[in-house]
Amino acid sequence: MHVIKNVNLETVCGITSTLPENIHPEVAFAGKSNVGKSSLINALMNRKSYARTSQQPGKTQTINFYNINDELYFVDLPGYGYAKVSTEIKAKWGRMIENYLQKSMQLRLVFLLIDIRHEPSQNDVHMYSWITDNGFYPVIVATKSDKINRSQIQKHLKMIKNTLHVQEGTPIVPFSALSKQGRDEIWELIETYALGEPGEGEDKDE
Ligand SMILES: Nc1nc2c(ncn2[C@@H]2O[C@H](COP(=O)(O)OP(=O)(O)OP(=O)(O)O)[C@@H](O)[C@H]2O)c(=O)[nH]1
Ligand SMILES: [Mg+2]
Repeated sequence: MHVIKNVNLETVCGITSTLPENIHPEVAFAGKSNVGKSSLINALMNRKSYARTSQQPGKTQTINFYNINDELYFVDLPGYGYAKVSTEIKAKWGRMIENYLQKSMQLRLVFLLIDIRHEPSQNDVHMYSWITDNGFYPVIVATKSDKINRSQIQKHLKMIKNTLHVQEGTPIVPFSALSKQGRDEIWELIETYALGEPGEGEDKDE
């Protein structure tokens, strides 16, 4: 686990906002509404509820930039695919996400979150191609791993990989915000691919 000295929700971008010109590397979290993006960000920041989470899907309707230790940013992207918003709003969120992927100068790594229980949707497949088409390194996080039996995890990971047609070598990490399964591995990926450090788990435990 990376040592967290301070976290700050520094920039919140709506549909018409200009993206910030950050000087530190950015790591983005994408995935459908309610998949657990804000919960993962809280777990990585070691905070209970700094990033807002809810029972109510569609909560994060902005792009939120969390400054971590003045060292890097976590970028919480709006969740897509929430059935109850209009087609027009869905299209706007899509454009926001795509615009961010195309324009960010500091984006190093994109986590695509998929609920471990379900087969990825068409939206998830599109998101995966947006990530790779824009030249980013994708990591799949299979969220809510506490909701299935441990013996079923490998089978579900395989199903997710197959449906997304992931490229050879794409990491896929089962994660639970409850048990924190996968948290250290995700931090190691961030250290290696966004911070350029060898992620050998050399940091002190909390
Ligand atoms: N059991 C379990 N529940 C989780 C986990 N991660 C998230 N949840 C729950 O799922 C719901 C949605 O989590 P969020 O983190 O708000 O999801 P989100 O992707 O940020 O959602 P939007 O902001 O709407 O796009 C909340 O009720 C969380 O408590 C997990 O690992 N295990
Ligand atoms: Mg959220």
